[in-house]
Amino acid sequence: GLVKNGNVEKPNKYFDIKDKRDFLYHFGFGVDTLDIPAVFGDTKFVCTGGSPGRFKLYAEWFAKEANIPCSENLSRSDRFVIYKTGPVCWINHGMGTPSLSIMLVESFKLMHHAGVKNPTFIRLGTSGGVGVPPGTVVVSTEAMNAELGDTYVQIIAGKRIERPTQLDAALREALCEVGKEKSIPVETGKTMCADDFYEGQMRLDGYFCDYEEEDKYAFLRKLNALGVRNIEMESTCFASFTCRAGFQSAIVCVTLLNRMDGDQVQIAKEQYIEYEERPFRLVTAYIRKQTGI
Ligand code: DUR
Repeated sequence: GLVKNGNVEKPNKYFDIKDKRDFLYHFGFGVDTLDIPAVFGDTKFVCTGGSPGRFKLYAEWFAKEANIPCSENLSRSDRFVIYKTGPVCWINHGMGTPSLSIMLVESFKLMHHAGVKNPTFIRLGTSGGVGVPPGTVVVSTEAMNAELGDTYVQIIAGKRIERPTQLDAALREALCEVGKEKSIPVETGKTMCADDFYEGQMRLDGYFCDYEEEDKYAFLRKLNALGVRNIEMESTCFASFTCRAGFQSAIVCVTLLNRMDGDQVQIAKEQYIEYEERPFRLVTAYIRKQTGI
């Protein structure tokens, strides 16, 4: 079934009865073991992305820049890390939509328990560029699934459920403005969400490959003509979940390579760090403008 309208959904009807003792399994703490409103109650932004190391670094950079303290890792599980710097939470989500979906559900519950009303969620990620130079920061207009549709497909009780993947236009435009001010190369366009890194992205450097080089280029050209500027593995789920919860959200991914030129991600460490810094610089300049910190 296709869920056509993007109406905000109320939290789970079983939630209020059961949340008295709710435990956030993949964060390793719960209502009984942490004073969640005291620790997370002032959250305004949740910044997320794949790697735990990068998110520790982002939190430390932000604390230093804003001259505020950085928390210790607040997660009590080794699945995800959680850092807090004033009104900004930094939580990694691992790779792919299954991992991301677990992290998002638990962070939505976290915000609910903390009494935070309208958090903004921003994904700061890495991606493969489709016809854009490496280092370009793509602020997504829409997320496209692996079948090239504009929905997030969930299989629930053996049935396909498709939900819209809208993203906030005002937030996207504000982020692009900041990009201009900071001279960061920013593009807007669709983001394709693949279900794996190799065959699902038509790479020629996987272990398996039963298509030809020309099929890869034909596919990438087709994506480019459809308005796709980058490929990653989380955008449909991220857009759909935040939209369903009614939270403003954006996806800001740097491209590590142009897939028209190759498949291997093989860039020098200093270059990689500089690329990783771009989504951070863009998003944190926006956050500091909004919060005045
Ligand atoms: N990613 C891709 N494709 C790329 C580069 C980055 O999917 O070409 C993203 C998504 C995933 C992780 O989380 O980074 C895989 O390296």
